[in-house]
Amino acid sequence: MSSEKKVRRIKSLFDLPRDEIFISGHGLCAGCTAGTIMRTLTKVAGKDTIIVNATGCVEVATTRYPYSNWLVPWFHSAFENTGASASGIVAAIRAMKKKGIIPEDKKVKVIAVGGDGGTVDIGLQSLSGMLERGDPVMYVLYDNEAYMNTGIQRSGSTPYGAWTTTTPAGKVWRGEWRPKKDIASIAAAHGIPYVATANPAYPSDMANKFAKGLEALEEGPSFIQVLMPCTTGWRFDPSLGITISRLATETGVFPLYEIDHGEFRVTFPVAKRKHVREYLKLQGRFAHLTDEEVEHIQKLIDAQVEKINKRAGKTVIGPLG
Ligand SMILES: Cc1ncc(C[n+]2csc(CCOP(=O)(O)OP(=O)(O)O)c2C)c(N)n1
Ligand code: SF4
Ligand SMILES: [Mg+2]
Repeated sequence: MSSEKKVRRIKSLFDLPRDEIFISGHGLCAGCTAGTIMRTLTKVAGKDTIIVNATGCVEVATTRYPYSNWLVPWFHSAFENTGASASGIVAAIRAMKKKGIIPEDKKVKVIAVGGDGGTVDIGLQSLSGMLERGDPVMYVLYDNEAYMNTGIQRSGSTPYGAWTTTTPAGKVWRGEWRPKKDIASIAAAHGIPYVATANPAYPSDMANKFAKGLEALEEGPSFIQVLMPCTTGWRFDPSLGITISRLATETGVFPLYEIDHGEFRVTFPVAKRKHVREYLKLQGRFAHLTDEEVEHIQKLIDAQVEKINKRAGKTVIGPLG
């Protein structure tokens, strides 16, 4: 059953509650898009929520002892066991209901939050176990495409051509030489009820995906991969986070789609794609690339778009305009 029918659509951010659950005063860099994502996520989820947070920028910058920016229960987990920690919390809630400690009909949403390093690399086995068991947890990956908190090391999610401190750019090395791992497809391969990609430049689309992912918990786990431009690691002016995020979708670099009970749907069709150059040129991590290298990346994106259109069964992301 598609969750489309059950979830009330969020048309604009005005449809979200005014109450803040992820509050100000955090230590994220100025212009970090993680704050926008967490604020929207918690507004959609509401008060009866438990956050399980892997180590990373979001965790470190929002829970500086003795302060916290979360007005809901929040649990720190290591990289390796975020999925298992979330599963344990679900089991504890079940046991507490059985013992009558909390009412049987009380709905508690368990949300795991992890960066790309903690999700696509180090915590992958734990995430896979959680998805395989069918535990009702929504896993939100904020994907800033490197291990940012420890100084911009590459992860399996770092895109081709990007400079990081462990994929330097010089005469021999030209930045990352491996393709970005397709974690959304890996999650979907577990046959879970709901998988989506999201982008903070499209906040109502992102909010609806959070809402659908939470609704899906009645049947099993959900997984949302949110692109998260990082001013420090991607090397752009702090005012440009949302512009760059939007360009990622407009160029076909980060298509927005959902897989709802196996049904694939692009949620933001692009009639005419912008050249990938428009996306790359605003970011210092790609500043070393020659015109030929940019054209090579364009070809990789063209191939990715072709795959998406094939999956959708029609042209949902158009040619270069
Ligand atoms: C097993 C393990 N290795 C290394 C670290 C050190 N460490 C803390 S945060 C971090 C980077 C996390 O990267 P990511 O998950 O992408 O989140 P981001 O910092 O980018 O938000 C690392 C390597 C750790 N905490 N645990
Ligand atoms: S390093 Fe990047 S992800 Fe971390 S707080 Fe700064 S902008 Fe955000
Ligand atoms: Mg990261």
